[in-house]
Amino acid sequence: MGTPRSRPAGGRHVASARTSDAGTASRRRRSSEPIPESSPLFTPHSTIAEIYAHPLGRDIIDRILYATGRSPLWLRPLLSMTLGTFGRLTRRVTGPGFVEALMSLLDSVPDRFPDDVVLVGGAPGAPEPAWWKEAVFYQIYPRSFQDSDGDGIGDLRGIVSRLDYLADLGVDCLWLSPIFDSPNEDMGYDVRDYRAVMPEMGTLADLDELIEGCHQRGMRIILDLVVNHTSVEHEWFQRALADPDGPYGDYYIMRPGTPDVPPNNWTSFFSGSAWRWFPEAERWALRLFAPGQIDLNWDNPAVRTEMADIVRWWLDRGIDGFRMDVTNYISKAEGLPDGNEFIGALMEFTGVEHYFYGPKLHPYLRELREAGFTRTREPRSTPRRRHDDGTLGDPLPPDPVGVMVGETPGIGIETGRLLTAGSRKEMDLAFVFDVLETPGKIRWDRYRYNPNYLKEYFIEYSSRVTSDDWIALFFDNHDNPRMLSKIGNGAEADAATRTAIGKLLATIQLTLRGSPFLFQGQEIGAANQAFTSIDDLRDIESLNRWEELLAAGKTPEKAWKELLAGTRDHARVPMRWDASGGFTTGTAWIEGREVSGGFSAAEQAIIPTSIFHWYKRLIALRRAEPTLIYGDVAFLHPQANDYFAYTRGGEWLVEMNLSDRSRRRPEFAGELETVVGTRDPATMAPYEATVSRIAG
Ligand code: TEU
Repeated sequence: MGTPRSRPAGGRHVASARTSDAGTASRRRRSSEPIPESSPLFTPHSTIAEIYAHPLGRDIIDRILYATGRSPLWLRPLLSMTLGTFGRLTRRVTGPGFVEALMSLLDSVPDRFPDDVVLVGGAPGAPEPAWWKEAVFYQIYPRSFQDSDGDGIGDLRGIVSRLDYLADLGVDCLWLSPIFDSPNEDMGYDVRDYRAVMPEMGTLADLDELIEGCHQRGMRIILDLVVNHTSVEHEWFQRALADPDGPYGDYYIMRPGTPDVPPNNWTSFFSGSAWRWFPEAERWALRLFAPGQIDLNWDNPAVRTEMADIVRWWLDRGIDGFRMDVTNYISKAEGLPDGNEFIGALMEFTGVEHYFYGPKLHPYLRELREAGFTRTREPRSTPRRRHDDGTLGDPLPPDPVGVMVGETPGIGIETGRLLTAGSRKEMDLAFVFDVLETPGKIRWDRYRYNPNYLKEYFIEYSSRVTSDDWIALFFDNHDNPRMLSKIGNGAEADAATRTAIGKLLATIQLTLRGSPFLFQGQEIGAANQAFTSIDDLRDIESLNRWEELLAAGKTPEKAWKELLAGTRDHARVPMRWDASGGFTTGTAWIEGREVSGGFSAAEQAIIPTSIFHWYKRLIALRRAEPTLIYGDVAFLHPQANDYFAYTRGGEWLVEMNLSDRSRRRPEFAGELETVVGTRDPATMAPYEATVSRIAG
């Protein structure tokens, strides 16, 4: 993957984008005089339709519909209702303060698209080319990828030893989950030193070798930057504890008080209160995650400067950008008000409305892009140019800006666009997580994921973006069970079914318009693990949830069923390099519970019809055919159940059967040359996928 290609032909965008300008909503208010600074954007007289025209308003309402498993059609009769009426009618359910919470949240972020970004009727022209739009990203969970020294923990030298495997697969950019020095309460997401490598994973010299090894193979490499919090053992926090009224005390969100009354009712993602009491400082400290993960105070310019300096230090060392952890949580609401109980129950975490899309998120991200990600010095190395046929050329000139990938839990399509639209100069990509479960479900629910939701989701998403936007396409990561198993729901125990679902997911991810993010093991059909007890698990989130469920009176059987459905450890078991494992010569820090043969890298490599070769072929095809990257998407038979099909730039036809049964294939008027898969003109096999060139 080299510098972005010249603007490809075509690229007419099919977006039927809508206006989403908060200004429009405010102009709909009862008066036409200019909006005084203090006056709210919305009042109880505002209608639901006006809220829905606001980017954040739309995402909040869509999220509520998604969380409650309701279709957007449910909204139609409510659109002309005023907020005041809605509040009165729903008060018994939402309780006091819901409408007020909604209005103040919308008011805190009256952000909108700048006038020069065309939103209505699709944007003219093709998307701006960029290497990260063309790249296939590959997320490595280093702890479980390859161990090189037999201590049972994956490490950097292990990754170096697998670079040829990754280059052969054809991926363009590696993303490493955290490797910085950490006590590992949350597997590296609790950073103790942002400029040191955790000893169990190696040294800075090993990392330099890995960066060089990537660049020599024409690949880029990004790291995982935990921007929202540090470890309690970080030097900054230790100084804050020693002198809470000193400069470092303001690096964190600390409040005086008494040990029995936390500053507000926010709850942690890892069970319990979001506050931790430090008697030695007589202070509460906010910790949205583990007790050892202390939230940074991004309202402090010194913290923002520290983070920008860390980014710059790594870019100079040759890193090509960062995936930033819970990026959207960095700006908290003024005064840290209590969370609304109804919203907290709906979103599973009390207080989330006060930080998931905070009042200064946009300016902080723009500042970080400018002060950190925009290069001012030559990096130690750059990736070699990768030609469309996969051969390598000379080193590329440095990318002017390191890629900014935001992990943004709770962000929807509209707020995601506000965070990543090219003209806004904030982030480049953001993960919108509403694809990971079907509406009304959460990660801990045991259910079969109906892949028709994938069709619905991507048709909706594609209809909402313009050529100024770009979608991050992902199904798996280190925080979620495997999508293959969610769809298989046990049927993946059959190797043919597992292979078909694996190929189906690969086809969607590698032929829709957006940047594919593969998670280690997807390319070999990795599935959920047959864990048998809590002793098999290692993740703090699961261990805390186990205790919380038992304390709440759930039987061990019921609690275990919930954990087995949602534990992040399904994705964190060691990569399977061969039939006997091949991850370590020692005892792995966590044991996989693979139950079927044929799905290790070595076994997949020698099966021509394997998932691995399917990924490899699609990745190569995507690189060789710019239309599969930038071409517009036109969906066929959007209403047909189980049949998911679209063309790309009018030149390619992608067809999939989303069901576990054979089905009739709809007619396609045109000559086809099937390039990936086998296409019977009349019938589609269960979970079948094909990619065909439209010959005429
Ligand atoms: O995860 C943040 C996030 O998305 C959480 O919702 C996460 O999914 C968790 O399961 C709570 O539900 C990021 C990292 O990806 C995750 O591994 C870390 O544990 C977390 O932040 C804290 O750093």
